Amino acid sequence: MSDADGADSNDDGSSGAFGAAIERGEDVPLLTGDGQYTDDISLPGTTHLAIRRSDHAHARLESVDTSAAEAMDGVVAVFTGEDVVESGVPNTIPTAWDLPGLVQPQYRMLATDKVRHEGTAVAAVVAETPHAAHDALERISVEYEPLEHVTDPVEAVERDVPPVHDEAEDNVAFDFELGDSDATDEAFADADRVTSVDLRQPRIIPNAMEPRAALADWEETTEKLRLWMTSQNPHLHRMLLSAGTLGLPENRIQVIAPEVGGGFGSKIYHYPDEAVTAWCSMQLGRPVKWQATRSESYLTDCHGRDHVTTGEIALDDDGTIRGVRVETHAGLGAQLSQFGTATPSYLYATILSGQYAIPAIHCRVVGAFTNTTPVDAYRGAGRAEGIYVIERLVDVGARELEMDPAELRRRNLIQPDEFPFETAAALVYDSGEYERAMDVALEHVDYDELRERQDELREEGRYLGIGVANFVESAGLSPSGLAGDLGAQAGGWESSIVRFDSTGSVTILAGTADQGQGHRTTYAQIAAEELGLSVDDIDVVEGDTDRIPQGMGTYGSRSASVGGGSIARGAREVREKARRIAAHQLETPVDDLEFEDGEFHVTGAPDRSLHIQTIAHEAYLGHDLPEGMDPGLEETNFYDPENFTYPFGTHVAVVEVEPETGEIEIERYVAVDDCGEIINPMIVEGQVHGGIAQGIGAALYEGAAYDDEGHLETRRMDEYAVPHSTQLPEFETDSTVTPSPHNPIGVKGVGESATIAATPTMVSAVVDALEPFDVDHLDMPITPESVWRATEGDR
Ligand code: PCD
Repeated sequence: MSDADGADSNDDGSSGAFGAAIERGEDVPLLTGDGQYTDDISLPGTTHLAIRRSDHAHARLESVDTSAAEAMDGVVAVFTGEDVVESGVPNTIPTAWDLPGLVQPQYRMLATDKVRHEGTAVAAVVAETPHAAHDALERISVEYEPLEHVTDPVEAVERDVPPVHDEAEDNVAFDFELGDSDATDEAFADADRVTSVDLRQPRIIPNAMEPRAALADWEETTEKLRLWMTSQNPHLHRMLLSAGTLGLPENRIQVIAPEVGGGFGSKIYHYPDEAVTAWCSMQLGRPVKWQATRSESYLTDCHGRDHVTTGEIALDDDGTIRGVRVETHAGLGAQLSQFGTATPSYLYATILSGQYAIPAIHCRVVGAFTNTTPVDAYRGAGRAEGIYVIERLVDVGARELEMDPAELRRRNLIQPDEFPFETAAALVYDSGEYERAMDVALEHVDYDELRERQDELREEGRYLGIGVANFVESAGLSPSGLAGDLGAQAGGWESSIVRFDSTGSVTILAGTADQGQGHRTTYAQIAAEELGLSVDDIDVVEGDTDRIPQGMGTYGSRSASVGGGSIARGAREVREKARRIAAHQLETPVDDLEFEDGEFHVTGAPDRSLHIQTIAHEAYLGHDLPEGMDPGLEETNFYDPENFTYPFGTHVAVVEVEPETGEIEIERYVAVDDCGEIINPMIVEGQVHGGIAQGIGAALYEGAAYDDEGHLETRRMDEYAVPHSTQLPEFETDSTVTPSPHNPIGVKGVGESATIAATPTMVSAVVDALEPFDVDHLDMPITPESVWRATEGDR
């Protein structure tokens, strides 16, 4: 990727901002301790909330006795689920995505009838100090009548167990289908060969650096709630909290997401805990703060994935893919989270065509309630699971045909002149040059030579594995109308304000909400480019619903394309207003003005010019504006894209596997990503690095485990294996650029790409290494033990 040497490419810093590897302006305050996270904020008289959670996976709640806890020193109040019910608030945690036939059971802030997973919130203690609150938790006595539990999505549906919710007797929340099943059956009947793979994608736990937190301040006199929280989408949280949970109009709620230390999908969800924090403050008229402990995060942050799948692929002998059929049981956990319904359905089934022209696809997904932590988005959400299935299928297909897996991929790629390409899984891909990215990746590793080396090493009893995966991703869900047709309870647009002030500096108010991605830098780059300014002239504000009127937030790799698209459109409108003012004051027709480096000048007369910052001053003076023009220089923009953007790429991993010990050594990791026009190559490279680490984590190390009692076994950092930097190789990254034709700045998302790609790449590499042992597939995480077991008979 281009060198990350810091500064603007132009001396005056006035243009060329878009595309430059500018250092992240936000890093200095963040790294020197000036960043303000939710827990850093304190208000006079703040009380502290701790939440009593069930240690049963599934049990009837018999009684909750809070009297001993209430009597403790420093305890202000103890609340149960009944108290919340009695307060008369709507008390529901709504899902943001409806599906046909969806069972939507009651979901309350604090449990009243049953606990449905370990960690269910049962009671809330508010005390003068965090310690007093946590101490008091133990003095609450809760009586349970334990029920049989189920943690596996297939068992939940097929075994005779007491249902998680009475409303869904068979634990089926939805039974979703996509694609043409008749056409797919025909393709399978006609094809030369059919092969299949059974696979599991285990639950993974997000592990954001900052555990969730909230600080609520209910002001009785104004009846206004201020809520600071670790949110990826403050406006969405405001919306979901208002009517469904607390019964307040939106204008009585201010949600502020200050610095947020990582989200990875886990801070989209409108959890009960933050809502309880707000409700407690409303009861007490005092500020209430809740800060999750790390173990609480493992137990209650939404988990990701949890799929049990059978995939089938129909192929002709020449390698043509004729059809794909997939059946998945998706574990939803004990409750419907925000996007827990959309993720395994629309975000998953629609991407099963991958980069390939597959004429027939059919997918069925059974969404199952289980006695586990609710599942929601985790980096790559839905698309990661889908690409994993198609890439594993292509690999097993290649084995079946005895064809090189890269070759089989190449033969089925959608060609550049076929875009926009409508897949058999209902998406219209915007643009792509798949073969180009694939070539770049294969050249990096010298693929043919590598295959020869693999053969030679095998003779010596050494097992080199080469994994190749292609991915495409639907990023930035839109347009809103389509999202609505599919069941979304929110739009796919984004909104921003581009505002000059009278001194010529610019503030961008954006409806997205950064958790580390670097929006303050990249958004400034977009506006600087459009307005001919330096990034230093531009401030970016996110994460406060009172300062930024509307927004949808940051998830689904949407901020650069949808948020950035909105900023570019707003900046262009501002520029055009400035142009009209310039034309008026320079007494020249608008069309005679050229715009360069922030300056409007009359064509052929460069000395007759006005700088946009001077015009800003004029716009606020209002003394000399064109007839009928309102003063001021700012625009509010709503941008509702006509389609998703479709980033893509090819990743290659080279591993050596030692069957005797099961050890997997990653020799090389090459990532070629295409995210359209690149705003900041250094930030994009960082996104790719982080994404690869998480993808490799899922492939080799991570996985939530429940014991026989339905207790989470992986509930601490030393029990849940995220990869350490020493376990990862130096990543080699490169990019191709295929602009999105419909995005105002040609960009596509990148935040989730590498996670989507890295998981199938790694699994492919390890399985490839074990080809001599006839291993066609291994489930994640591929641990030394699983390698050792898979090769046992043949060693
Ligand atoms: N970019 C550029 N260029 C391009 C694209 C992009 O430059 N072409 C850049 C931007 O601007 C930013 C970044 O890069 O800064 C990213 O982007 P995007 O793709 O648009 O995305 P966003 O929206 O911003 O974000 C989101 C993502 C997600 S989704 C996730 S998971 C993850 C990622 O992001 N998370 C995170 N990454 C990250 N990082 C960090 N640091 N942290 C975090 O947390 Mo989900 O749905 O939620 O599951």
